[in-house]
Amino acid sequence: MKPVYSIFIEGGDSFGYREANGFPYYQHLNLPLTMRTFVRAFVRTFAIFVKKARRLAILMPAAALLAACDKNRNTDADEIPDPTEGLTKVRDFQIGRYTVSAYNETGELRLGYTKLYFAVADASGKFIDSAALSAFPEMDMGMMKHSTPRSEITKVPDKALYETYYAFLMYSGQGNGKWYYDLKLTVGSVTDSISDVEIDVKNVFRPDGKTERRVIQSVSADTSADASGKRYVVTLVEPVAPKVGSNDVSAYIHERKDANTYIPVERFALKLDPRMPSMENHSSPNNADLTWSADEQRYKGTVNFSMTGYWKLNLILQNEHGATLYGNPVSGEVEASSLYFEVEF
Ligand SMILES: [Cu+2]
Repeated sequence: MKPVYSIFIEGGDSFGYREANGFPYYQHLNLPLTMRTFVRAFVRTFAIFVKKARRLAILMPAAALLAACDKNRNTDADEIPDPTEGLTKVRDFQIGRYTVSAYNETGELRLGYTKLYFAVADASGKFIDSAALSAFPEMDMGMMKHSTPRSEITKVPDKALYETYYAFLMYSGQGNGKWYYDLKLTVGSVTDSISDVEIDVKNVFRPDGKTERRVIQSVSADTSADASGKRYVVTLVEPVAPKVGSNDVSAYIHERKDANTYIPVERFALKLDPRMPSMENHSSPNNADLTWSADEQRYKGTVNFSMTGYWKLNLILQNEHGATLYGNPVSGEVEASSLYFEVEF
């Protein structure tokens, strides 16, 4: 209804206005107007108009402000950009009204080192950047259960993204085992969780797609004085995309405390001797042993691949005093260390 500011005349002498839908409207003129009546009515109507206009003047900036706030809120939501750009989805987990999506570079969980990112979104698809996540992977092998070396799930700075890594000791189906996952999500003061969700950990192969590639090794320290009986897991991280020439090579070392507890070990070392078994087991120049990098919280070195093909990265695990815990030098009849990883490209 169109607002009409006009005069309602009643009984010839009295006048006023009525409101319909909050606005005054003209009803009827049932008496002839005297000049005096007309002037009074005009003045009163003008006063009402001014009052209305004032209220509108106050309301309009308020409405504009509200609209601006609303806009800001939308902008804030837009300002949390999709944190998963460039990553491939592994799978979703539904926890309460939130969807926790796992991502990484390959879209797969794999034997050995597997990096994993999580994005948390509410039912409207808005990313949550203030969540807390914790997880527990467990392999059920019938006769026994075990977890695997892993990190806490931590926030990626400046992104609505959370990260962790796993060093999967076995793949799904190995030893008839299956991997299960517990995941706990806290948003604000509310914590919810899921448990025993089966996850698929894939085996890792050489380029023929059939021959397994060694990327993780569980070892018991040789019966040397201080480490006898201790068990370690050594996990290859890099090179991810090996090339001819100098490559970063990196690895994790965890000490196995029990089937579920693996503690990262610092200050150890991995002596490196890369070899090409198919070519008289030749090595290459300019390699560097893997030593502890506090910056990257893992062991870093350099491997020089002088040509493409199948390489064995022979390693010797040494403690902080340089004592050998596992592995042996390559020489003469001894073509490999008992600790090695495989790279082929
Ligand atoms: Cu297992």
